[in-house]
Amino acid sequence: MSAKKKNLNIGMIGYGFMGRAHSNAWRKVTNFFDVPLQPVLKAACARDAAKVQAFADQWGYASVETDWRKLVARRDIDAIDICVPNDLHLEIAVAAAKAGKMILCEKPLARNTAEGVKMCKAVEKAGVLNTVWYNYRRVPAVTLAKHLVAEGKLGKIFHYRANFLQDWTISPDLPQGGTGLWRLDVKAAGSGVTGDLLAHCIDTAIWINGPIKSVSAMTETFIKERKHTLTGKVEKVGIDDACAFLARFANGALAIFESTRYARGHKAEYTFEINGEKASIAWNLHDLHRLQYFDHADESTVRGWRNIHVSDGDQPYMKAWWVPGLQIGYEHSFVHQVADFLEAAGRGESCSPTFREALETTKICDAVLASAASGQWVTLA
Ligand code: SOE
Repeated sequence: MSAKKKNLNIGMIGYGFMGRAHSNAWRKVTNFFDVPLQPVLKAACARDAAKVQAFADQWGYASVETDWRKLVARRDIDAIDICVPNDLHLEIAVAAAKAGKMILCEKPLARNTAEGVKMCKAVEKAGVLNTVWYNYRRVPAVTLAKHLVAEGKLGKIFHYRANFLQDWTISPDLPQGGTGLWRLDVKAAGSGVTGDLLAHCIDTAIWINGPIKSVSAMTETFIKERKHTLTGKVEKVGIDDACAFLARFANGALAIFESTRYARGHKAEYTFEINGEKASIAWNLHDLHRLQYFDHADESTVRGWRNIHVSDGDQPYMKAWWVPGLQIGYEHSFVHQVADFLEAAGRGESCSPTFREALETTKICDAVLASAASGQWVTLA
C-alpha cells in the first residue's frame, strides 16, 4: 500500500453474487491501477450475522454489521457500496447521502423512475460522489466500440441491435423471492428482464449512440404463478419474463432490443451490433475480449469482418494488465469501474454513469413497460 495514498473506507451492504464481484474489484484495483485513493475493506453488512461474518472473513473485511443503518451511521466509513435487491436501493441511498457518504449503487438504479428521481435528488442535495455499476461499459472491447463510434469511424449510425438472452427460469418449479430469486419477485425487483437485463443493453446503447427518443414494446410472463420462497404460498408472478422493443435514437438510428430468460441454451448471451455508413461493429459477452469490426474503407479484395483480440496495451484498460495477447474476463469490468471511480473521486468528481445518468436508463425501462402495457409507442420526455 502506498504511504502517500489516502484511505477510502468501504462499507459493503450485501454479500451475494454482486457483493463478491465488487469486493474482488476493491481488493484488486490498486494491484493493477495507480489510483489516488487506497480502498480499505472496513465493514460488510447483511442481516444474517453468521453468513456476513463468513463473507467478511473470506474477503478480508475488518468488521461486520447486521443493520445497514448502523453501517451508514459509522463515522469510519467513507463510501457505501449497495449490493442488495432493488427495493432497498432508495432507502439506503437516501440515508447514505444524508450521512455524507459516497455511494456506489448496483444496477439498476431503482425499481422505477419515481424512486430514481428521489435518489438523484438525495445525492445532488448532499453533494456526495456517486456511481451506478453498469459494468459492461468497462469491458475493454465495449469501451473500444464506444471510442470507435465517438471517433466517427462508423460515420452516421443507421442501426443498433442488442440482445440479452438467458434460460434459467424456464422451470415452473422455480420459486420466486428470497436469496438469489428476488429477481423473480416484482416487489423486490421492480420488473423482470427489462430492469435486470435490458437495462444493461440500454445503458451501453445510450452511452455509445446517444439518447433514445421513443419505444414500442411487448412483454410476456410465461409462468403466471410461482411459489414464493418467503410466504410459502403460490403467488402471481408480476415480472416480465421476456421483453422485446423497437426504439428510435435521437440521431435517427433505428434499434431493436430483445431479452428473455426463456432462450434455452443461452446462459448470459449479451450481444450488440451497430451498423454505420462507413463501418459496423459487433460484440458478444460469451467472447467478451473480442470486437468484430467491418470497415468499408478496406481494399475491396480483402474487405471483411476483422476479429479484434482486445488485449493490447494501447486498447482500453489493457495497459494495466498482462502482456499483449493475454486476455482478461468478466470480473475485470468491475475492477475497471472501481479504478475509474477512484480516479474521479481523486478529482472530486462522480464516476459515469452517475445516478443522474443512470436515471435515463430507468426512464427508458419505464417507457418500455408502459408501451408494452398500452400497445402504443411511448415518447421519452
Ligand atoms: C441475472 O441473471 C444477472 O445476474 C443480472 O442481474 C446481471 O446484472 C447480469 O450481468 C447477469 O445476469
